[in-house]
Amino acid sequence: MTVEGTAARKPRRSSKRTSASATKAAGALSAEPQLVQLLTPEGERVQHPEYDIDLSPDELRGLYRDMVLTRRFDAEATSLQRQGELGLWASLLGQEAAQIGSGRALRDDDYVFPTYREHGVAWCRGVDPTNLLGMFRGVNHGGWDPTSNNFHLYTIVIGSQTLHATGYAMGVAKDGADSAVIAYFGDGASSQGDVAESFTFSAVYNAPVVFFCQNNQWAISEPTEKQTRVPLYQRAQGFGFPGVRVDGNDVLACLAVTRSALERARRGEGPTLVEAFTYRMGAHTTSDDPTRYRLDDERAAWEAKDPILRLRTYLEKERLADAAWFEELEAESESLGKRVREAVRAMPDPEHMAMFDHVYADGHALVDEERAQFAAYQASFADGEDK
Ligand SMILES: Cc1ncc(C[n+]2csc(CCOP(=O)(O)OP(=O)(O)O)c2C)c(N)n1
Ligand SMILES: [Mg+2]
Repeated sequence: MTVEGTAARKPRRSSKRTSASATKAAGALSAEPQLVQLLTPEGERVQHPEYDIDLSPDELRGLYRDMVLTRRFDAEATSLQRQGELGLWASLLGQEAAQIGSGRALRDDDYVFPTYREHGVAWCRGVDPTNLLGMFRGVNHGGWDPTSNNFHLYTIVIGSQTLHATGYAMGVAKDGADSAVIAYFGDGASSQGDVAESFTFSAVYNAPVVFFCQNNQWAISEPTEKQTRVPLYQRAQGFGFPGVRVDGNDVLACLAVTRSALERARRGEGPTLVEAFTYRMGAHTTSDDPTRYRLDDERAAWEAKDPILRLRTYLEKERLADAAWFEELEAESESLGKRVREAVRAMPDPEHMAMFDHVYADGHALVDEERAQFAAYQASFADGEDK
């Protein structure tokens, strides 16, 4: 994995040669994988023998609304960063179906361990979107109480949350509860040792956890073919649990597949790896420039598979929503954008010393030392002090 700002100088195409030889090397395991799909990019409803779902018109409209509002919130946050109101933003553009589908599969008592990009899942959990922005503005270390929505704080240390999720899920099993745990991570994270260790522990201890990998094709400037020689979902097999690849731009399929994996976990049958095959349509973060490592036609190809557009096509074709309904939603989106803007601009700057609070629940000697050093530094600016 490379670090932001050190991206390759020239954009390059995904190396077909590498993937072809990878396929050959891995033999039968990597025969062209089938995606679970229930709604095609053209908005056609299709059946799947193993996964199906029967949703009411209200539920279908609800999923559409969730995706539209999440995209609107995300666009607002990107703009706020460009205006200097946020230090950084990690956009989920293109990944709305993966997040809303999986997020709406969860029960209230399930527990979520997200990365830093799970704004759609946060929305499904009922975390107020404005609370997601404090950390990106640099005014707090998190912004919400994880226990009130069973939605853990955003985790930046790649892959580490899969271990937290596994440990938590082992605890759930020991408590005899029938709730499940879901860990989100990316294609790049799949190369981390933490993720492999999570797979081993969860399999051996039969932990009720779903590993939800959003394969958005890129880990900053590194393409997925640099992470694996087999399709990611096939990794699960070697650890002794099932893996499934789902069309990550199909909200219905993501809902059906995640629901099934959660139910399996609840029945005490252990973990499942879900690979949601999707695409990061924006930059890695607002500090990244994807034009330095990928070509516009790649993005254009994925735009044709847009998760929101295909559900809109379906809703319109089946006459499940009319023009007035879409207009109302547009107005709701605009007012969400306004609310987010106003809330961010009104966020008070914290006292400088507050950054040392809540790093550890019970304090820590190193943090105490850093606090004292910083206090001395601040005091050196006091009037009359000899500098
Ligand atoms: C342990 C660790 N190594 C490196 C980084 C720097 N880093 C931040 S995001 C990222 C790429 C992650 O890619 P992926 O897992 O595919 O998730 P995505 O950002 O695409 O959602 C890297 C290398 C980090 N945050 N933590
Ligand atoms: Mg990625």
